[in-house]
Amino acid sequence: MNKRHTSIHTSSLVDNAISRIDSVTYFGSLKFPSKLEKLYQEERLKQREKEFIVIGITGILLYNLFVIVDYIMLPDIWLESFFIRIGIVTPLMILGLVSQRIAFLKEKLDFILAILIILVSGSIIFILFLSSNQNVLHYYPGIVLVVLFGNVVFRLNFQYALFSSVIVCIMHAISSLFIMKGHGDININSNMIMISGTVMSLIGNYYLEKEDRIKFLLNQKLIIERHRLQEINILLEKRVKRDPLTKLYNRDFFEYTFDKEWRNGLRYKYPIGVMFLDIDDFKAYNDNYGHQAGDYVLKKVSNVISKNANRFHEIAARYGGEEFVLLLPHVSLEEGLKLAEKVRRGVWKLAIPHDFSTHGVITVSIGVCSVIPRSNIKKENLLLAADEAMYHSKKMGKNRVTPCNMK
Ligand code: GH3
Ligand code: MG
Ligand code: MG
Repeated sequence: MNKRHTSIHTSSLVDNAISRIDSVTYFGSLKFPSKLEKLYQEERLKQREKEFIVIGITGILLYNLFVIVDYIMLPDIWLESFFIRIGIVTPLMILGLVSQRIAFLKEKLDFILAILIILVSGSIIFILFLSSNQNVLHYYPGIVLVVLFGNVVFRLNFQYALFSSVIVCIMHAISSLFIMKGHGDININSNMIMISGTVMSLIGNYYLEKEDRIKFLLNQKLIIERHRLQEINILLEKRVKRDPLTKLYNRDFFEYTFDKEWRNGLRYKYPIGVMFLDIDDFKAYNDNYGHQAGDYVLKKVSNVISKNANRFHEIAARYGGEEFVLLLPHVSLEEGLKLAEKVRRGVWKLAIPHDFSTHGVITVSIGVCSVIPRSNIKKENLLLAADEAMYHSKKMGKNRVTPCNMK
């Protein structure tokens, strides 16, 4: 499939996704069609890679800072807490961070993070289980912070956020029945904080993901539009500069370049050569062989011209119906004549039969001029002189080259 087709295909995919995601107003699935979803996840991971390390390290530090809180609030088990946090859970968290350097684990980022959220919450519950200190009651609702971290700071994919949140809430609810035995009032408060914190962060998580997906879609649309514009620009540039039949430059582009070169020649004192070229007896060819055959001849003659005017700065243009002009900066009259002779011979050697012409085959008449621009001559005079020289070739029997004596 070529690029153009891909962009059109992706464009309609993006348009559909935009209208669909815009209409999702209330906890509908945010997933894109599979091809787009894959692209979205790839982009998201690329973006995440940068923030992942910073967020991960912050999480590890915050989690371990609680050793100090354990030391103050739960002195009976602070050593066990130290061991569990630093010795078991932290290495696992670091492994989670490192897993992002491994290609196939990279795609499982959300799953790995969800497991880490559950593991960290579990480790805290376990630490609190070990303690017989009354402060455990105050400590307990703090587990909600872990869920907030996953849902709002890490911004897990909504489905993983939901998955880890539900598991942690259940773990909290069940374990609190044991840990807070005899403190039903505090237990209700703790569960309420846990559940409301979780629900709030899940709502936030959902809308963050929705915004992120809309941003992605708009960005994709921008990329596609830019690609389309580039294609249009290339096409426009061709149309503006080129003659559609012969693919040579058109008259407008010749005039524009001629003007530029003339001014440069005036400034830097280098010669500007011009060659005027007209197909001989072309009306008779058209009248007798048909317009299509005439077009074919125009293309063949153009090929010969463009093959000979292939140096940097040289411009071969279709000036009118069967008239061509070559702009030859830095070319003297002698060099121009040699080139004109090559073109004349090249066309003659094509040997395109033309029974109604002077020479029996398609030929061209050429006029060549070259001058170092001066302020007292107009560039139009150079063109005129080349045109007159060309007519002189016609008068002298066609299929020839005439130099002009412009001083
Ligand atoms: P001369 O040898 O004096 O140049 O005579 P000529 O017949 O070549 O010149 P004239 O100006 O009388 O005729 C030019 C012809 O070129 C007229 C027209 O039919 C033909 N022509 C102009 N543009 C096109 C084109 O795009 N395609 C074709 N097939 N013919 C064209
Ligand atoms: Mg002609
Ligand atoms: Mg003509």
